[in-house]
Order: sequence, then C-alpha cells, then structure tokens
Amino acid sequence: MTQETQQAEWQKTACILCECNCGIEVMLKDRALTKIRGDKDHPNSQGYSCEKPLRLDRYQNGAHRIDSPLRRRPDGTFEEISWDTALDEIAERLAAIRDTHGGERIFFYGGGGQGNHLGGGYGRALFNAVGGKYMSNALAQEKTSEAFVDKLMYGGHTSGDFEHSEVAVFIGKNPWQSHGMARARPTLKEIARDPERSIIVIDPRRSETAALADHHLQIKPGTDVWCLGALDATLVQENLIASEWLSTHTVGVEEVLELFRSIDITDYARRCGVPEEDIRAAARRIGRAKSVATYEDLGIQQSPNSTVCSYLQKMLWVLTGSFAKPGGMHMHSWIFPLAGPWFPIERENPVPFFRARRAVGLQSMRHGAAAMRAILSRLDGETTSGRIAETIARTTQRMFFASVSVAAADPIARLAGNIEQEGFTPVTGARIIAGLIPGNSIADEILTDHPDRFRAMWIESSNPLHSLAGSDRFRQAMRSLELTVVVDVALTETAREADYVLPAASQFEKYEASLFTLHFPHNTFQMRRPLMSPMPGTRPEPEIYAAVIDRLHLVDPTIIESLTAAARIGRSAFGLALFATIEQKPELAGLLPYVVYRTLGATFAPGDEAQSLIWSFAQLATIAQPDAARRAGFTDDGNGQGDQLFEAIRDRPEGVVFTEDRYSDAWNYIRHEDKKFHIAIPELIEEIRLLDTEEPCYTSDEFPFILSAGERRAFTANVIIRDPEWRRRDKGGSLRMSPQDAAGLAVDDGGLVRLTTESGTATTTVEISDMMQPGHVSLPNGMGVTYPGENGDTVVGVPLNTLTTVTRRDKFFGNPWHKNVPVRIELVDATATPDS
Ligand SMILES: Nc1nc2c(c(=O)[nH]1)N[C@H]1C(S)=C(S)[C@@H](COP(=O)(O)OP(=O)(O)OC[C@H]3O[C@@H](n4cnc5c(=O)[nH]c(N)nc54)[C@H](O)[C@@H]3O)O[C@H]1N2
Ligand SMILES: Nc1nc2c(c(=O)[nH]1)N[C@H]1C(S)=C(S)[C@@H](COP(=O)(O)OP(=O)(O)OC[C@H]3O[C@@H](n4cnc5c(=O)[nH]c(N)nc54)[C@H](O)[C@@H]3O)O[C@H]1N2
Ligand code: SF4
Ligand SMILES: [Mo]
Repeated sequence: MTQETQQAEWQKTACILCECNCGIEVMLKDRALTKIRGDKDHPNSQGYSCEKPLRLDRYQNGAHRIDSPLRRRPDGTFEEISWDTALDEIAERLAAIRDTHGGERIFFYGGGGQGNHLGGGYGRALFNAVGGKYMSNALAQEKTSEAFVDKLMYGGHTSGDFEHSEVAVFIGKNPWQSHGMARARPTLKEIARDPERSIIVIDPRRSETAALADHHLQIKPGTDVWCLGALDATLVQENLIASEWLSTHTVGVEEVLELFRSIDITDYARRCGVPEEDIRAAARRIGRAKSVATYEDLGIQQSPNSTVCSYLQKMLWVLTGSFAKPGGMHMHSWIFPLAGPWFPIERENPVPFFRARRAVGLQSMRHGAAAMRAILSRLDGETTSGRIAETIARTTQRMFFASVSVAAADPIARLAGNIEQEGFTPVTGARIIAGLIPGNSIADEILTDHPDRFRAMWIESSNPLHSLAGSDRFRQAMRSLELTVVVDVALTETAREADYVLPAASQFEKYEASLFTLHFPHNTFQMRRPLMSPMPGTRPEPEIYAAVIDRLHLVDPTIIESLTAAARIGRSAFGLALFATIEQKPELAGLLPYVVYRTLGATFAPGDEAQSLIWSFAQLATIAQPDAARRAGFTDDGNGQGDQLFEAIRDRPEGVVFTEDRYSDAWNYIRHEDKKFHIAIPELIEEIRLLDTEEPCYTSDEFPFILSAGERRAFTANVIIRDPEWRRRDKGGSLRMSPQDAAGLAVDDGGLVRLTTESGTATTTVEISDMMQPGHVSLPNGMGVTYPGENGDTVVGVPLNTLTTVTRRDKFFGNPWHKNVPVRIELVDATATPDS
C-alpha cells in the first residue's frame, strides 16, 4: 500500500469521551478503528487529543454491544424480539398510557452523552408526540444550579477565554484530566510558564491542575462557600473592584457590596481551612489582572451550597468587570441551545418596513400554506415549472425572511428545546430549571401513590441507575412503572431493569453531532458522517424515533407527501412550505425533527436522512445569529444563509466555524432588555447571610472521612467505555488516600479497605497519594459496571451511587453531593478480593 492510499483512508470524526469533542482522524480495518490521531483541521482542537480516544475501538467493538431488541419476561429475564414487534408494542403502550393518564406522565431521561445529541434532537419529537411535559438528563445533577444563577444574572451560558486570560481560576475543576476547554493541557502549561499570568485553584486535593497553580487554596472539602465569600469580600474590602464598570453595567450593586463589606474574612478563612493571607493574595492577584476567567465544575456543583457557590464564583469576574474582553468571560452563540431558551439576537441593520413585512408575511404563510402545498406537490424540480417555483420561493424569502423568520422559528425552537417547562415537579414540588427536573427527585416522583406520578419512562443514551444518587431507589422506581424503554448500545445497569431495550447503532455507525457549541468568539460545530453501516440488528436513534412516531399516526400523510415534493423542487420551496405549514398548523412545531426527517430527509441519499435536523439547526442558528454567521462567511440572505451554512457543514467533515463574534458582541447575548447584569439575587444573598453563622462539619464519629465519589482520571470517561481493559493504568480504580490516613488505618499501597456510607458498602484497593489531605479520600467515576467476559459478567471498581443517597443535596436545585459523602473506612483482611 502506498503512503498516499494509506493517507487517503484517514476519516474525520470526533472523540466522544468528553464535551470537548476534539476532532480525530481514524483508520479503519473492516469495522475496527485501528489507528486514531488528533485532526489538525478541526477548527477547535487543532490536532490536540488526550490519551483517552486512542483505544476507542473498545467502545465501537466491545463485547457490551447488543444487537437485538429485548423484551422483559415476567421472571425478569429478556427475550429477543423483532424490531417490528418491539416498535408496535412500544407505540401501542405509550399511546395507552397517554390516553389513560395523560402524556405528561411519560417521563423522558437522557437524549445524549458526551458526543451524541443528534438522536436526542429527534427524541424531542417523540416527547412532543406523546404530549410529554417533563424531562431530565445528567445536566440536572450538575449544571442546573449554575444555570439558575446565569439565568437571573444575565440570562445565558458563559465560558472563559482561557487561551488569553491573565488569571485563570478553577473552582472544583481539574481541567488537566477533565478538560472542558479546548487544548486544555497546552493551554494550562502556557499559563503556568508565563510569569505575567497565573492559575488559581480551589480544591481540597492537590490535583494535577493545582500542582501547576500559582495559588492553590486547599480548602477542607465542602467549604467553598466560605473560601469564595472571603475572596469576594477581599476584593470589595481592599477596593480591588471595577467600580465604574459596575455602575455602568450592573443593577443591584449596592446590595451586593454591602453583603461583602459585612463578611469577616478572618473567620471565613478559618472555616474553609485556608490561611487568610493566601486568600488575600489570590484576591489581590485577581484584582490587579487585566482579565480573569473562571471555571466551576463538579467540585462545587456536587458539594454543599452549590447554588450559592456558583453565585460567589461568578462574582470574582463580575466584581472585576472581566466580561466581553480578551481573556475574560463571555456569553456565546449556539448552533442550538443544549438547555434553556433559544435566543435570537437583534439584527445589526434594521429591516426596512419590518412590521409591515412581518404582518403580510405571516398572514400569507398562515392562509396560503395549504394552497402552496397543493401547487408544489404537482410540480417537479427537474422541469421548468419546478425551477420557476423555486425562483419564486427564493424571491419571496428574500423579501420576507428577515422579518418573519424569528416569529416563525420561535415556537418551533421553544418546543424543540422544551423550555416552556419551568416551575415545579408534579409530586414533590422540586424546582425545574432549564426544562430539567432535578435528578435527585426522579425516584420520588415515581415511588408514591400520588395521582400525578410518572407512569412511564423513556431513557436514551444515559445510564441513570448507575449515574444518579441512590441506585437501589432508582431501580425500585423503574420496576414500579407501567412501561420503561431504554435505547442504548449496551445492556447497561439501567437497561437491565427496563421492559424494552432497543439496541442503538454506535456513534461511528450513524450521523452524529454534539451541541456542546460553547465557544467564543469563534464558535464551532461538526457533523460527523457514519464511518460504517450500523451493526446488523441495531438502528440509529433518528430512525427509531421516526418509526415510533409513524405508529402514533399524528401527521396527515398528505402533508408529508406535499412537503417531500416541495423538497424535491428546491430548498427555498421546501423552507417556505415548511414554515408556512407550521404557521398554519402550530401543533406540528414540536414534531419538526420528525417532519423534516420524513420529508427533506427523504430527498437525501438513502442513509443520509438524519442530516435533515442539521439543516434545521443551520436555519435556526442563522436566524438567531445572522450577523455573527455572516462574519463567519455565510453572507447569503433569506433562507439562503442557513442553506449556505448547511452546505458548509456537509462539505467540511472536520467541522466549521459557524459564528464569528467580536469581543464586544458578548453584550448582545445578555437576555435582559437593559443589557445589564442583575447581580443582586435576594434568595441567595439571604442564604449567604444564614451561612455566615454556620460551622461546616460533614463528618461524624460514625463516618469520620469525606469521600469524593467521582474523580475524573486519565482513564475514566463516564460510562461510555465499559471494557475495563480500555484503561492503561489504575484498572481497578483505587481509592486515593493521604499518607497520614493510610498510616492511621495501617493500610499499605494496594491494600484493601471497606467503605461504609449511610446507604451502602464497597471494597476497594487503596492508592496512597500526596494529592489527598488527611480526612479526604477519592474514588474515580465511570467504574463498577458489568462487562461480559469469557466466564460471565465481571464488575471492576466501585459503582459509586450504591454509596450515595438522594437526600444529601442542594437546597435549591437538588444537586447531589457526590463530592461530599461521609464514610467509614476499615481495613479488610488481605485474603479478601475487591468487589462492589
Ligand atoms: N477524564 C475524564 N474527563 C471527563 C469526564 C470523565 O469521566 N473522565 N467526564 C466529563 C464530565 S461529564 C464532567 S461533568 C467533567 C467534570 O470535570 P471536573 O469537575 O473537573 O472533574 P472531577 O474530577 O469530578 O472534580 C473536579 C475536582 O473537584 C475536586 N473537589 C472535590 N471536593 C471538592 C470540594 O469540596 N470543593 C472543591 N472546590 N473541589 C472539590 C476534586 O478533588 C477534583 O479535583 O469532566 C468531563 N471530562
Ligand atoms: N457518584 C457520582 N455520580 C455521578 C458523577 C460523579 O462524579 N459521581 N458524575 C455525574 C455526571 S457529571 C454525569 S455527566 C453523569 C453521566 O452519567 P450518564 O448521563 O448516565 O451518562 P454516561 O455514563 O455517559 O452514559 C452514556 C450512555 O450512553 C450509551 N451510549 C453510548 N453511545 C451511544 C449511542 O450512540 N446511542 C445510545 N442510545 N447510547 C449510547 C452508553 O452505553 C452509556 O450507557 O454521571 C453523574 N453521576
Ligand atoms: S477525551 Fe476530551 S479532551 Fe480527550 S481527546 Fe476526547 S474530547 Fe478531547
Ligand atoms: Mo457531567
């Protein structure tokens, strides 16, 4: 084989193991991923990758793959059934539950992991098809508390420009291992090397990132609220704040300054266990920096006081005015928001006669939709009349698109994003944020005789029985439902409790995309093509969802036929007919993914149907961010801009920059009409005043240690790869423990200990580590799952959530305290073996 032909075989895709989704190139032999390297062409990762994807074949071809739909027998075992039987029965049972109890009693969980959100996008159509109202996913046990603070302060998601920041602050975040920012390791090394720049880390553990830091505030576990409060208070009391910026750009500043003036820094420092001078030094470093970017993650999001901590950490860059400038914090565009509302940015150049055009445009769409479909369905794109129709559609779009598109797209985007659903859960009254119910409330919404309890659950691309606190309770909840369906590539812990399991094609066997488009000022999106056909017996999620919705008979077939005909004529004719149809029949808005799949998708090459939702994303992204998309090179007008973006996404398998902003554009993304930060959040300020007198103590005589249950290490990737042999190091996932504690327990490196918490026990090996402080121990995430082997199933490592409970959680949004589990540790007889 020549060098050229070998080169030609590299195929572009992305890593699916964390939300960075670095571009990778893979070499295939038959169906195996034999060689993998970072893709230099990827606009975000630029050739970077860490050690984790090198053996992605363990995901693609592991023994965990399932290849037949399964139905649960009364005795709990599974039988293989055909796809048709599975889909017929599932559709029938969903419809029956909807008719008896109402569609809102059918609960949806998941819809995507670290790299696969396209299927979940189609899943929203099924959610709307059955009349669903409640959903959740992993974000609701980590990011919802932060999302609440974001929402009230400025309304959107922020990310930091760490490539340029003078000071980078990581709070309960270890980007060396967990990444979360582009090219994390080179970026961290660059900051660490540069004498003009600094890293500040708040972490009870000397993590790899903390080891690189100029200031490591090594708090006692769970005490961030006092450390962050003391940092903010130092900024205010030593007058290190951006006073002018605050008075121009914020509302509520006096109340906030008053709060921080009243904080006793010495006492707060004592409570978090960090020398006062170290806190003051870190605050001064922040105060004198030209730019500060912060990153909070699980260390606070899954610890006591997480909502308050989010607020206090954001104050570090708010008080210093580090927003909308190089190296600072920003709000950013989306290809489509992962959670929370779709947000169209106002156009830079006003459209002449905007109101009149909008009124005429929307009225004509409403009243002309049926006639338009009738005409278009009689034409053929190949003939003159078809070409004329496309030209007319194109001209019409030029005239009206800019004034009608937002109004027409908004209801679709709202339903596709489920952001209508805010408020409280039906049984326990838990707070819903960003449309997601707290993970910790799910079992309680089911295990009750309340008439509004959930009756069925649809789970896709997630393993909540393993990943939510209190595994046993979740298992009980699943078994008490009338119907549970799991769509996964593996027979997961969750799937084992389901009534039906549907085997999905892998992420390398179908179209995929992730919605982690979190970058600023250049935001990127990548559509991944299938590298091979689906493994026999499996199906891509878009096909599964379409097949179930077909069976619910919700959409008049003549609409599908006429829209398909319009798509055959051209993209403008299709866009016009589709938007007009939804204006006329708003009940179809929530089914959009299904409708485009069955219409536009039908005009693509066989196997390419799933691209149709990407077309919709491209349209919605350019409608929402027309100027930023124009600056990224998509300069056409009308619906042509979205089509141009769609074609670029199709042509560039390495991914595209879909929006290009200027730093000052970050202001446009603020959702408050006054474009200001609303920084006084009364219920959080009140909570901080309460904490002012609290003495932190999370241990007891019975449980004298704090366990952080879920540390990200070199070879953990949630539960995406189940094969324990994937790990090069730390195969069993040891408990990290300080030398002092190991001496106290008389345990050696590699020795066995038994952990006992309020809710469970586990046996594990010990790794004596200088990273840990006395009293704090840490276990990796992503372990303790079953994997089929020659001698039956094996389980390696501790399934963490047998040790956690749903009751230890955030007061506001229910975040589980996975990082703060009181535990007792006992030495185990060396002849025993580690188990779960
Ligand atoms: N290698 C790898 N990378 C991943 C993942 C993976 O599974 N493996 N998962 C991805 C996902 S889903 C996520 S959400 C991110 C999470 O990314 P991170 O949040 O960075 O990961 P963790 O290691 O869980 O927690 C970060 C740090 O919190 C610290 N910590 C523990 N208790 C406390 C405390 O009380 N206060 C503070 N301030 N810190 C504390 C821990 O010592 C740890 O260093 O990682 C992503 N990246
Ligand atoms: N104790 C403790 N618990 C935790 C954490 C912790 O640190 N400690 N971390 C929490 C965090 S931050 C997160 S994000 C969650 C993650 O927990 P989950 O949301 O449960 O996500 P994953 O473990 O990533 O599971 C992804 C699932 O998708 C499946 N899958 C992979 N590819 C495909 C596909 O193409 N189609 C389908 N249908 N399925 C596919 C995999 O087999 C796997 O079952 O865990 C949380 N739970
Ligand atoms: S695990 Fe994350 S950082 Fe590592 S290559 Fe994959 S996407 Fe990139
Ligand atoms: Mo996560």
